[in-house]
Amino acid sequence: MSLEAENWQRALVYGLGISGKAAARLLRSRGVAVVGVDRRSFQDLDLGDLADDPGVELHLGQEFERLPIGVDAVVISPGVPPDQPLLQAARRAGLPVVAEVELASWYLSGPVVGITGSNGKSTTTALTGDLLRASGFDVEVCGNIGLPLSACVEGEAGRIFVTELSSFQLEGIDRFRPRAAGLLNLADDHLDWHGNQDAYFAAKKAIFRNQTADDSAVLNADDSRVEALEVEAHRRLFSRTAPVADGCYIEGDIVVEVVPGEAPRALFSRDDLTLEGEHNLENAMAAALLSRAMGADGSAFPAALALFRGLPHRVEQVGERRGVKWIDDSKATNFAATLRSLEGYPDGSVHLILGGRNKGGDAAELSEIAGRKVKRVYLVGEAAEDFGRVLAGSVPYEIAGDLGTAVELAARKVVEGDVVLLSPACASFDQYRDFNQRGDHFQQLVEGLHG
Ligand code: UMA
Ligand code: ADP
Repeated sequence: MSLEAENWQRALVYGLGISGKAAARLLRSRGVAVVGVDRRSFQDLDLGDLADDPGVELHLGQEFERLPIGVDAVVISPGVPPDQPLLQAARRAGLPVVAEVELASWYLSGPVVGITGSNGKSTTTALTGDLLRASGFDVEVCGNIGLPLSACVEGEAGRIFVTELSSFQLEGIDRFRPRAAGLLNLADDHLDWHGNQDAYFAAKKAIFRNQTADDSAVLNADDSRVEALEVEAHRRLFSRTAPVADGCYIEGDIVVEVVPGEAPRALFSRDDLTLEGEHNLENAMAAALLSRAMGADGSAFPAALALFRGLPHRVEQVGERRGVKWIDDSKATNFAATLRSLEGYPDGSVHLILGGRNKGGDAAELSEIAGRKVKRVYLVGEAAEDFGRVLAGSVPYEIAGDLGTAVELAARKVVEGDVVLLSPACASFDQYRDFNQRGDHFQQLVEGLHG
């Protein structure tokens, strides 16, 4: 069976969230009939035009194990586990099973910049979009950040598709080939999904798999597992800690770019960045190298970085009262991200709201830094009891159960100079639709306190 969707008569789209719906619409626009499958009911899915399309057959309300007859291929949404029986049946039948981003990539009229890593993807994706736009390019910022690549296919030719890629998406690629690809870092995440660290890292590295020497690979030289990667593409490194031979690094406060055989040149200054934290300097360096790889000359970078205010729910200050800061870092969904956030605060100042659905991380990773930075932990969600057992002895904690109670408890304990930080190191799906809803709820609770 060919992987060209042009040869498909009928494709099954598994999962009708935003990616599945966008993929279904793309297939329909190319004349392919769609079989849409989702465990959610019709009432729970907002299918819009797809609901009335005679070319769309729906199988909803349960997890289907049998492959419908007459299907040529399967397109999977990122949130559908690859071992679902239906997908196994499709592979056994020899059908192509591809990610939504793979399908979309076959129809794009411009190059892709792909960005992955355990943390910093969305920030770097948004920054890259801004740097390229400020440099005069027409840009679409898409992918895991919230706009499916399939939804961007229609439109003007000549756009650059700056695409955030999760490990879930990269697991299902085949020929997907970014012109420039960045891997920011590797830390334990999604172990509940991938089973082990090797499988998770392998999915991340797939971003470079189809690149050739004409493409660019941007790698974090300060992350030994990333730096050790061998790639076919032109390898460009960024480092906060030491000079690199090809890429960028810091000299004093200046981010300097080096190209072998050329004189070093200043790209931007640390002071141009309004975002705090060393991790954001890494994100900015990665964004700069990716933009340079696409032809930006760099002259617009300082002004564009100075305008970037950061994305919501990433170390976002959402209240300050009586000398106490309230910070929403709902997007910190693994321990590496929470560690980075804690580093930014004075010792002994943080009231940390932690917990949710653990993705296989080990709370012991927090013991040392929490012992230094944290006054008290308020545990919420499914992981609360487990985390309590691990943190016992290193930091005072209480089981709050939910965010409302955690905010109430913290509000009673804080004194001037303290910080209340929601940085849960967990997914939100046990109590919320997603990290956005969790962060919004936190913001409402904080407003309620201060109202
Ligand atoms: N479904 C099934 N069976 C399953 C699993 C899911 O039928 O076994 C159905 C669900 O009922 C639902 C649909 O599949 O209707 C959900 O699809 P999805 O989870 O792929 O969600 P989308 O709405 O398509 O959103 C996805 C990404 N979601 C996930 O990867 C879980 C979004 O990233 C992304 O923004 C969007 O595509 C656009 O590309 C979210 C995310 O949490 C923010 N990503 C993870 C992360 O950042 O850590 C990877
Ligand atoms: P992602 O899309 O990979 O989840 P985000 O840009 O949304 O990353 O940032 C999520 C959280 O991860 C931030 O609030 C911050 O705590 C942490 N973070 C951001 N960038 C980095 C980085 N380069 N290294 C480590 N942690 C980071």
